[in-house]
Amino acid sequence: MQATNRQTGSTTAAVLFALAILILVVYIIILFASRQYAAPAPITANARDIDHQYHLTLWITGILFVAAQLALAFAVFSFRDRGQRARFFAGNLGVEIAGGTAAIVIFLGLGFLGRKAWAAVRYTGPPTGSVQIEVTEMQFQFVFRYPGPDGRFGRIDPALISAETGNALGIDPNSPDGSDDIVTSGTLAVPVGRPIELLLRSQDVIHSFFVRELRLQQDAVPGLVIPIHFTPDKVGDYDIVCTQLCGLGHSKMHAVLKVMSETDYDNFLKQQAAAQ
Ligand SMILES: [Cu+2]
Repeated sequence: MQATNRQTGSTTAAVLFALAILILVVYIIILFASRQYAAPAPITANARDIDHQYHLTLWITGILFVAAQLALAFAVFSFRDRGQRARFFAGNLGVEIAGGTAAIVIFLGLGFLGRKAWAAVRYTGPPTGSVQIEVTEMQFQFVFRYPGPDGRFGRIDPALISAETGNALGIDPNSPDGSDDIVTSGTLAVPVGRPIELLLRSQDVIHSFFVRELRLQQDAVPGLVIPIHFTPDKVGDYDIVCTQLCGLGHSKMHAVLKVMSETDYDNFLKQQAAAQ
């Protein structure tokens, strides 16, 4: 048995394996280049920064991936068993240190570069004059509250939450700021070109607020009010989904972000106020 191996070597296996690696690499390149799973176009400056960072990371890691796979295919083929005696390599400390250092520099460098786009919405408050809207998530819907003409949200009391009376948020009817609050569900209307600050809340379990075009995803946690902000610059309808597996109805938890002109926004608020 050993004598047969000595004669034929591992050429067939080495060629097939190297070929399989090449096919895999070409397939993955085509998959990414065809952009058939590309994200929808971003609608904020911050989302474009995040895309820029994402593409930079993808290019660098993609080039490294292709180079590493091609090196593997080359090694498998060129160091195949030709019947020669195996040789032992002790390794090369210099190469290992250089490789390790390069990996650390690339990882930390990309993390440092990406920090700016990520922190811009999380560690910096919204610009003054932002439109404040409260987003309350619950099994399994999104409820939005606008502060109304006075610009202030009315008091909320969990004891007043009642599906029968339609008071889904538990707004205190005696609270002076609450009488003009506008509550909608299913549609989050915002004016285009203005900074929007959302105050995320949850009534039951951990939910999440995610809009692909904003490149913004944030959990809503019971007991916390978590602010996020963005400035949309393109009119249109965009899906809002919950990205935390929050229960049986999770897959149906959905709303629409409607970015509209200032006039349409004012009309929307008037209509909703009349319907309250
Ligand atoms: Cu949810």
